[in-house]
Amino acid sequence: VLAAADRAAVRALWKKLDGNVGVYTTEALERTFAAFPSTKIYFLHLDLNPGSAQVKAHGRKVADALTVAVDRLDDLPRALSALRELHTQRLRVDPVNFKLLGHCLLVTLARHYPGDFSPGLQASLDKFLSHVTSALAPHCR
Ligand code: ZNH
Repeated sequence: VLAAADRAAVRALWKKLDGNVGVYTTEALERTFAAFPSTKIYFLHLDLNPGSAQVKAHGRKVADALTVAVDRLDDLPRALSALRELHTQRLRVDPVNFKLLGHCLLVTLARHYPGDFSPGLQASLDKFLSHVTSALAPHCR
């Protein structure tokens, strides 16, 4: 479980992001596709060009799932169990990709909130994202 200080830091950041979680998650996806093109193989049925409405729609869904995770930090595995099934059984996403997306999300948030990105916040967000990843892809590191 995430330590109290980490939870507080992540919750405070989420409050600050307010309605923009979808915007930043979409930016993080675009960064992921640009920097790590191998991640695109899962999305060949979507239009992946920058500014794509489909990527934006997907970004919103991923953002909503992250917000659910922030709201249910005590209960992540259960909160994300349907998504775990989707990603492991149906989509068969190689877990390495979660790290790449998580990395790009950190970069995106650091770019938009440079003043908030203390070493402590970076560490808290990193831990939060690894908890989300282990809830979604439990059979891997
Ligand atoms: Zn994922 C989908 C979340 C990661 C791939 N996703 C999805 C969704 C969600 C999510 C919410 C929707 C579902 C429905 O619709 O129902 N993801 C998520 C999260 C994360 C993720 C939260 C982390 C953080 N994914 C991921 C990765 C990958 C993926 C890393 C690879 C690379 N997903 C995916 C796909 C899909 C999804 C492929 C499907 C899409 C479509 O639309 O088709």
